[in-house]
Amino acid sequence: MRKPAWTGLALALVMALSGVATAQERPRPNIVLIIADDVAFTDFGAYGSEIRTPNIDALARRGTLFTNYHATPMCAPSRAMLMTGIDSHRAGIGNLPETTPEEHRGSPAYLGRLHRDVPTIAERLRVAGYRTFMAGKWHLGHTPGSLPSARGFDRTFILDATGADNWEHRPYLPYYDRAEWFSDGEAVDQLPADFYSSEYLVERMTGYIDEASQQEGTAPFFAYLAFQAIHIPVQAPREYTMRYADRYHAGWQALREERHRAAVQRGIVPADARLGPMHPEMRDWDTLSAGEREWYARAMAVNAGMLEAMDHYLGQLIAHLRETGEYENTIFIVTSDNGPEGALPTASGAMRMWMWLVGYSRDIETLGERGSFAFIGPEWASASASPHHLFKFYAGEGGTRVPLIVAGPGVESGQMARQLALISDIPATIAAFAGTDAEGMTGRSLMPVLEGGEEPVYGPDEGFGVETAGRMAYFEGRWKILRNGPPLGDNRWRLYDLDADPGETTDLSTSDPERFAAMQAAYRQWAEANGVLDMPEGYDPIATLLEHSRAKIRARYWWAYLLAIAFVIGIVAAPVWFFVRVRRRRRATAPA
Ligand SMILES: [Ca+2]
Repeated sequence: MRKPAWTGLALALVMALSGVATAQERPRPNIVLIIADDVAFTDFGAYGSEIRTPNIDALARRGTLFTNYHATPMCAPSRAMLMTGIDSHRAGIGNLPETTPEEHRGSPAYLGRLHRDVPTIAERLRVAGYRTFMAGKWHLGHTPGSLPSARGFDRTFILDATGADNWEHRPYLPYYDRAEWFSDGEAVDQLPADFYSSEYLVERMTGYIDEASQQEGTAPFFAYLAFQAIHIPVQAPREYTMRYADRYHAGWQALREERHRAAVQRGIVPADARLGPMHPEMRDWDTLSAGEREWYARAMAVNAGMLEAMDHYLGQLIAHLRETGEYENTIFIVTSDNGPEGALPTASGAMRMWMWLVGYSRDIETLGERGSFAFIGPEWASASASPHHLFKFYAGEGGTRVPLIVAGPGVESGQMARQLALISDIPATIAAFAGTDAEGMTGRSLMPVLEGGEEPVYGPDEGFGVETAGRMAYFEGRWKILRNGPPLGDNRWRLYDLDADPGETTDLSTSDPERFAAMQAAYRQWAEANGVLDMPEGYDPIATLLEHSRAKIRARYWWAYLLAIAFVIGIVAAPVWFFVRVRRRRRATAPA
């Protein structure tokens, strides 16, 4: 039977009125998405760190802190998922462009830029009427069509590289000819003389927000703030570094244990979970010379200072939003793209030579200041990732389990969420806050969790994979299989129970062979569906990056190589020439 027309009309009227009522109750929120670079699981105070991050900790108290949230172990793939809500390979960023082997270049999963037909969260929000801004590291393509200015952001000041110097307009690796900064899609000639990355990025973002609110009135904004902190080169204003100058002399093993205790005390990790040992190749603090211990303690102080400075400048943005009345209606999302950086740049002779040629200092007195290049190395990275195994570039929990804090209107206060979650869930969550569509995303909205729900985001049988540069993992409920490549991995799959053993100390692959086999099969299926390619034999991403870098150094500093060769020839030739001359003179003066 056909319903009378007025029923439909009345229904539409009721729906429209209720829509108005909801909108009046809660206007669409602003969204500030903050990503810190290479920040480890226990690096923020709220997760048990000794590093002071009062502004981030305040967001954690006001909102929800996740204890079982994962990214990929590498920057660009994680950021691709964060921008699109789908797997990194399907977005076109299966690996870093810098570490992609020749064999993979040009294949759809390894474009090195986001696929044009995959919408970014900024594009979706812009369609929904949001004003969209970005300041910081993009790393998802730098052709004109793949910069954020062409991918949904109204205003942008961005870096398209793995990183750059924090004090000056210069690259931090010989891989790059220059630091690729862009302002609204145009290459930046020179950064301001008083540039410091965290301070400047917040300043730009504040400017965008203010400018738009003056011009356009009431539309909400989406602000993507992607700090360089605490990626290498680790650099911080001296006053921040010196606050930690005496903090790290007990060494990395002590810090790893201290962070574990603090995380247990806060209820972030289960009290009965075992703290695993560091990788056997990690150096023992006590075997370092006194000078080396001083240097590493200071490097870690710079790292801490860099993070505290980032939190300080973020605090300025938050204070500004309070002053302008935006704070109460703003959702803050704070996260990291992967675990802590364990690279030792000075292990490579070519890197040491390049640092010397471009004048990067590693003097302890000025470490982390302008013109200085610091890094924490694999052992401090292991301590920062406590209580987890390994760090950035590895599929262990140390490389993939990172902090996530969400706060703002509608989010449960002071809550700890233990549900398994993935970085591609963030765009789906943002879409839910904004009331816009998440069609095509594989990530799931975390909204039910943020509202205090106890249901899992992914059911016990709803597994998902993570892969980048041949480091792979598959998660299914409480179970995880993983496989790591060289130099610290052996390309063997292992199985862990993350609920009982988040530190991945006990491999269950032989005691639970059926699950082990089923999860490997599930991984293969996932990998095939997402266009994941096998890595070439013997592939090592860091070695690949260094090889690409060495080629650039040879091309740019060929004269240095010539000088070095000439020098060596000189050392060998001079004594020979001298010897020959002396002999000739003796013969000439010898009596006939
Ligand atoms: Ca990173």
